[in-house]
Amino acid sequence: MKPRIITYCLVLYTLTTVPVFSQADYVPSASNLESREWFQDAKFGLFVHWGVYSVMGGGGDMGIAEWIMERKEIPVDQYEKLPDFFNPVAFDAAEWVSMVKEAGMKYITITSKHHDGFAMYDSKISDYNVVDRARYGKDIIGMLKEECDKQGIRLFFYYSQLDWHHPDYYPRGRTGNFTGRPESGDWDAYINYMNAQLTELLTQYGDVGGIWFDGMWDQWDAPWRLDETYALIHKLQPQTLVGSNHHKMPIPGEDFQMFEKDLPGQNSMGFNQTGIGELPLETCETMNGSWGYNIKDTKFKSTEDLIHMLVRAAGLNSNLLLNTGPMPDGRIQPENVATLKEMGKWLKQYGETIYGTRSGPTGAKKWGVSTWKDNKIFVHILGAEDPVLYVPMAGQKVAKAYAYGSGEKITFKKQSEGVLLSLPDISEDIIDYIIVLEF
Ligand code: FHN
Repeated sequence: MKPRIITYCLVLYTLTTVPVFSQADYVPSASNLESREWFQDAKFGLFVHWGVYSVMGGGGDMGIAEWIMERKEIPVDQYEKLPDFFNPVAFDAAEWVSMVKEAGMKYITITSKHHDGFAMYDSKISDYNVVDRARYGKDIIGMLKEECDKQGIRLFFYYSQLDWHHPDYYPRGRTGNFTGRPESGDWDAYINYMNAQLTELLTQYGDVGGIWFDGMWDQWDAPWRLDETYALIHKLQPQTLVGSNHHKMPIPGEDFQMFEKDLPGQNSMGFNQTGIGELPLETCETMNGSWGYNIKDTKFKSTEDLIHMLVRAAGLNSNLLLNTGPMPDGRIQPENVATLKEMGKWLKQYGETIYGTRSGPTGAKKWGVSTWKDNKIFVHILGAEDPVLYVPMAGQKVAKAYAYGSGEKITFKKQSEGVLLSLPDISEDIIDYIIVLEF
């Protein structure tokens, strides 16, 4: 039997033998709970939006990259020419993963298939993938996973439920209506296809950190058969974390909650009109304004702003998944490499106040946030306006207070429920002035 047929049979077998438990009864396995703890300790990951769209570099428009097919109304038969131009000869998985490590990141979440429907891995269920159709012809995800395993970085797969290419993604939702696809299709066949691809991703590459869904927002009321998909993932890899960027409260069967371009509790983008649930949290953000590669988008955020975002995320119990859109030749944009290096340098010095912490007692304030680990509270002052700062201590007695790194003593006054800290003069150049409260 040919490998494609064997895989097809395997996938079919798996799909027909997964009992469809309602995910309302989902009880995470011990390994899943461990992954959640690991995830919350990890704090910092790299988001990678990479696909054949990178070849177009956004087509000369700001705000367009991985959405070029939709925004420029490119029909499927024309878009299908792109893979032949996709030849990232400078892609070096070892270099990427080393960069991630040097940045102090603990995991990578990469687009295994974005809305354009093109699989960046060796899919057997469809030849619309990087091995069969791209000039490059190699399994990018496979190469990256091998290197992640070597260097101890966990790999998560972004997977778009929305699909602008598959003919059975029908009825269509808000997008994908300029693709020239027939006005008919078998929705259930599409969900079977998606589950088959997820089965491939979860059986071809060893342990997977998580599945990062996106695209349900394209049509809320579609019969997504989530119970089945989530049960399938939990059966194939119980430790894998499931999350979905549906911009709503978590749905049963999910293991973490995500926020896009906003910290939990904020909603500057209009996406996050939801509350904060009980699950581990993650916030994703771009380093410029684009997810995929946009040649015109040079509005790179400063290292200081990104460190502040990471610290503020930690203070809200959230991870930061910071995005890069690799260039079509396979290299990471040099501006991103430089910033990540600087963030890594900062984390080398101050990582103890971030990794493995949980949010501290202050909540998020204009001046900053606090994190907490064991018998220490780390007060992160990101921009103080007031020389005196109050930290509620909920019954804990502060034994000493000092500046992280220099050890300089900080004067504090006990209050009935907390302490008042007298801040020294803080130089404007300090990205984050950290006071340690030991109790
Ligand atoms: O449409 C996508 C977009 O391209 C990108 O992948 C982001 C990442 O959070 N999510 C979607 C928009 O919500």
